[in-house]
Amino acid sequence: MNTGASNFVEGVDWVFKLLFGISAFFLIVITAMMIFFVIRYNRKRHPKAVQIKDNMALEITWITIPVIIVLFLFYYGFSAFQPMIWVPKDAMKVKVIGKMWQWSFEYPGNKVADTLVLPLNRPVKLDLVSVDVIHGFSIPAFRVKEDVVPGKNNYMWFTPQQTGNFEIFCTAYCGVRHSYMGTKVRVVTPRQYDQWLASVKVASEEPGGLQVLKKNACTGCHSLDGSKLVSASFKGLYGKTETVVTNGTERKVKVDDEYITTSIYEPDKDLVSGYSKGIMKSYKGIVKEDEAKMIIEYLKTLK
Ligand code: HEC
Ligand SMILES: [Cu+2]
Repeated sequence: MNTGASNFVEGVDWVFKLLFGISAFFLIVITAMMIFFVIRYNRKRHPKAVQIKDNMALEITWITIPVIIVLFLFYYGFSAFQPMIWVPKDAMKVKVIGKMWQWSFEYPGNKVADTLVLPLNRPVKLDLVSVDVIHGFSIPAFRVKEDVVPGKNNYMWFTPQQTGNFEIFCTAYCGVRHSYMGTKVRVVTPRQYDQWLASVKVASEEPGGLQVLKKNACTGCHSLDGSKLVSASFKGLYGKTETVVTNGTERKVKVDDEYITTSIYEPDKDLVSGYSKGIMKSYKGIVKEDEAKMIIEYLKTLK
């Protein structure tokens, strides 16, 4: 059986080593020849340069050898790539949604999670969709990477072969918070996977306000549990007294419906003290008024 964190590690690493080996070989040969020529054909030793023209043997050699090398690399490169596009029929499906600036993972039965959890040794097909700009989905430990393009249905598949946590990165620069698009894939035993899946809430069972927050990736910057992400947590926000800067003057406001509505539509108007403008964009035209109300109702419950 293959070793490595996924079934593609061996094939990809072999092609990489081959390419690296060939490059290293030529680096050494070319450098050695250069040094040799500099000494051998130095002007003191070889005062008069000779023009070499129409040397058939030489021309055939420098055409044939590179062509053979390139075909050889193509063969190995293609044979490592080909299995990546042929998805096994029994592969389990997970939908990966990329948005600025968060990944979410939709499992069958409308269950949504923000880390990717997968069972060991079971082929999985990831359908890659983007709701805004081009993102890139990459799991370096698995040697897989694919663009996530709005309006296009890209996919990838692999079989995880080791339990543990592996990094997921966005590899297409997608805006100011691009670097926050990191998350993890957690590979567990099939039993742990079943237990985990049973514990994931079905999206439609969650409070409406929470669905709105997740849909708009607010939770990428504001946590729900008191931990600090890019900005303050939503926990305990409603009703507290906040220090904000309005038109350059600091003032104290009570967090109520109106303040939250202003924060969503004109985030730079009442700027929370200590933050600079422009980190949070305005959600005018994105979060509808009734959705803003749902958010407010939900924030009230986060004591
Ligand atoms: C890119 C990160 C980011 C995203 C995404 C984001 N925010 Fe913010 N938010 C901030 C920052 C930074 C502040 C503090 C500066 C300010 O007031 O604009 C803030 C402030 C707020 C405040 C005031 C908080 C306080 O402590 O008084 C509210 C309410 C809020 N955001 C709601 C939302 C909602 C709702 C969404 C999604 C529709 C959202 N934010 C998306 C970064 C973000
Ligand atoms: Cu991205």
